[in-house]
Amino acid sequence: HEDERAEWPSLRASAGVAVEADAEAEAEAEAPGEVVPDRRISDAEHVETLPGRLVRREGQPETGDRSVDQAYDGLGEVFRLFHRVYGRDAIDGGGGSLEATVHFGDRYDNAFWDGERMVFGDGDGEVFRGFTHSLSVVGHELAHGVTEATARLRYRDQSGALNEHVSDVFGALVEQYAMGQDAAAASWLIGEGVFTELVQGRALRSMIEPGTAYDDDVLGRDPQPAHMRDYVRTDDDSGGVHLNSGIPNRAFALAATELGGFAWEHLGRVWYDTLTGGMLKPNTGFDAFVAATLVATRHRFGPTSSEARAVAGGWRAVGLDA
Ligand code: ASN
Ligand code: ZN
Repeated sequence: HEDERAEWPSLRASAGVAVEADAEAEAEAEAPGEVVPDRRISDAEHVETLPGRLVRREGQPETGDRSVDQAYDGLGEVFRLFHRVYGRDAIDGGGGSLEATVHFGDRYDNAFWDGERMVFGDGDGEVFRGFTHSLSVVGHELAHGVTEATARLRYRDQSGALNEHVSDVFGALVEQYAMGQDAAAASWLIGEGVFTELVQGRALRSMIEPGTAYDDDVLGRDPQPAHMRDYVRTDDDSGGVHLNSGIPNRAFALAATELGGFAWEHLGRVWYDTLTGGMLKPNTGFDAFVAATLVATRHRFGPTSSEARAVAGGWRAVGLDA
């Protein structure tokens, strides 16, 4: 898995691996016959107008603008996960373009999928750094596009929390894939690297221990529940989509760490099958999603497989029947 790792130098460096210029130059060269993405990165130049000015297209060299180049590299890594591991060619499955806009707005403190493109703010510099710093955030936003192109989970209440969950799953998996990291060794953090050093926090969310990602004077405490007994009923946040996603997130991370090995190969495959297998509807809630994952796991790995046991165990641990 050396090539993929070399292509994400910031992560490789943060994992304590020396970054060698030679290895990187080598990794830039594509294998013959390799399907390449069609990335288009635009610059909103600090206003909230989309798409902004196109600044880097597929195959063009680094621009020297860190956000542009991080978005380009990050999209490449997410593309490779979906293509090499799950056989999906881009967001639409038909080799369509991967479009992103960086430098959106003035010190804008978020990243989002707008239905057509991924959009990244620079952060205010006090709480947030730029959102392209985190490969899990880039993966999260691209996965919103995949969900929209496949299961179309409606972005509110339980189906919305599942939409968020699916994005966190592929956000975490693309980091593990890029680093060649075993599930048991993974951080399961989403948005590591987006906070400045002023913030008392590790990341935006923790999949394995929801509710523990940060505890800060300004931001407050990470509000995510980790179990159905703490399910949040609210009209805010589209019905708590970024809150209640903690519950399925924990189920997934528990099942994956229980299994060990490369999570993108086993449970990632099952979740991809679930997302694309026609079992989900736009208004699917937690119970139906649990059932769909169990069907997908049994179908892929067999009814008595360790995978089937781990997935059922993960759901039960968060208070869902499996
Ligand atoms: N970062 C958030 C997300 O992608 C933005 C939002 O609330 N739509 O889920
Ligand atoms: Zn999201």
